[in-house]
Amino acid sequence: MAARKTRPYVAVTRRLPAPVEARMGELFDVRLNPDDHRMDRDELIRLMQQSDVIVPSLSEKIDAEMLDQAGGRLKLIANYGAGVDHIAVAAARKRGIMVSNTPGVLTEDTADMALALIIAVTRRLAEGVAVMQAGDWEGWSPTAFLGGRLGGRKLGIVGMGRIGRAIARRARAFGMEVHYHNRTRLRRETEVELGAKYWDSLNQMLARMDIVSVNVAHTPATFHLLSAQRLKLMKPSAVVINTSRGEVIDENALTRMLRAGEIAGAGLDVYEQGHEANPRLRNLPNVMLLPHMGSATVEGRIEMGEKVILNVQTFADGHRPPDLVLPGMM
Ligand code: 8YV
Repeated sequence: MAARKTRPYVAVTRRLPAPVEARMGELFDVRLNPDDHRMDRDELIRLMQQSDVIVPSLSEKIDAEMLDQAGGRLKLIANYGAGVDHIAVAAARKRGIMVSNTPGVLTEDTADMALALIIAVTRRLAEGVAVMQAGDWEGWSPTAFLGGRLGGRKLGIVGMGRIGRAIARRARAFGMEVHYHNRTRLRRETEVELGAKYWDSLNQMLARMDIVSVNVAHTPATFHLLSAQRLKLMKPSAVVINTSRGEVIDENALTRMLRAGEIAGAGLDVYEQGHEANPRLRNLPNVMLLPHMGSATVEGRIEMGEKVILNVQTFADGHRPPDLVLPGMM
């Protein structure tokens, strides 16, 4: 690709941290969204028609039909985030539009949040907080709020990518037994370093775990990977943690089982319907729900912005963006 002389026209769909927006303004002709409104399809299509680069977040679905109407100007979708399941990557590629993401910079923060949920659910933090906030605490009792000990518990990590491995390292420090299932087995040295036992069979692993953490990307192959049938394999004392994507778990089945006491608890940061959790999950004492805040740190959000800028700048300089996503890669 020949080097471009003009600055690319870059449209950003959501408000980003101020230093990121400022730097973008220095480097590119940038169109921001200062009131952070959620754009509908038509507004997104218009933006794509007018821009060389669009910087969406997971709140903007970009499907093949929209790309059909995007016109010929758009050359790069530089996603602000690691997951790209909201973007029709293969359709974009067919139309000569590149897609990039921001891997790596949200690994540690998301792993921290997974551990926070593991601890919160296992040690019943939500119930303790609720009692204190209501002013209902009747004083210490030897048998009140008894949770489980983390040390010795079996943690099964479904998806041992960057985030799965970062969770394994933390879990080990808490004395947990780490198990994992993954498309491909890790190298022996990595397994030894993480103290992680590989399960070729997801079903067999699920049946034996005390805590299951979901850390696979959402793809057609992982949709409802934790199906009703698979959830039924789990011990009734087990806990499910999801900081990945809601679609990987059959949320209705999980809800039914939590309510019936067939699964002991859940810590969820993500939901099948995006920003709507199944209402029947609310107010369950054994369930902690968070509003998709796994990677929500000031540092992480700035580093995500820096990654986007690097991808856009590299593209503008006529090279392949370093975090190019190819169809079927996730
Ligand atoms: C981010 C995420 O908040 O990067 C991802 O895939 O799920 C998140 O943690 C999100 O991407 C921001 O767009």
